[in-house]
Amino acid sequence: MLTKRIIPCLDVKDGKVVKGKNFNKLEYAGNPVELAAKYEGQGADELVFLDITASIENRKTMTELVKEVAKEIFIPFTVGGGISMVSDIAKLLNSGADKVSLNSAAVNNPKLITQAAQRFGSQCIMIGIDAKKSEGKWKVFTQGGMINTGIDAVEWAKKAELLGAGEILLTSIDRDGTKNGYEIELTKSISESVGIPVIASGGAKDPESILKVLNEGKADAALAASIFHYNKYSIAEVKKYLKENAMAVRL
Ligand code: 0VR
Repeated sequence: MLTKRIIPCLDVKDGKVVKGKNFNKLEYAGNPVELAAKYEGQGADELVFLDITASIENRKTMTELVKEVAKEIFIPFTVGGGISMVSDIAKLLNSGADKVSLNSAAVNNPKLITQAAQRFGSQCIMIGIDAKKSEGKWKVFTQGGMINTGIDAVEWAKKAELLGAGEILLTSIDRDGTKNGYEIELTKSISESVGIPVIASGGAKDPESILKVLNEGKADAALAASIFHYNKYSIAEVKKYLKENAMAVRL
């Protein structure tokens, strides 16, 4: 079995790490480079930086942040948030990011996935899918959870893979920041529908909830923000628990 990855997520607004609940009520959670170094030291396998600032001019701030992180951090890291053009991707990868996450722009312009995969390789093109239950079905939301596209989340994941995506970052908006556990049923149905890695995101509560989404949810990796930013658990504690429960992790 491939080792499962533990991936802290740093939601960045105007250059600072924030944390919210259901994509709202954002609170300051720390300095991005300091937190990144803390997580690398605790044994994080990868990091995700998500620029959740609404403004376009924030691209420059994120590029500067990527250069700073690339100097200090040696585990792979992904950058997402507002990326809409191949030139954005080139700038971020050339600044030191290992992967980018495309979300709203990929939904609005699916051929961007193929263009990006052909130019940079599928391995660095992650597709972020923010899903929310609507009339009993999982629907894809864009623009930071504001727009219900009406697209079925499982169907979109399958289409994204066909278009060239290398990985899926699946976030349950309902679970985001709640520490109520991951959305197992949704994660499982997407993991069973695609042949590319699926990162579960949204709702991490404790090591047991992470074991559950890796086992029952069949996720290849677990992303978490709240439990790490607020020092509820260290990554080392999570990995120790996973290893004690027969989960293959990199210690
Ligand atoms: P936890 O539930 O705290 O582990 O959160 C994991 C994950 O859902 C969040 O780090 C992140 O994906 C939330 N995303 C967005 C956002 C948060 C605020 C505003 C927008 C977005 O567009 O993804």
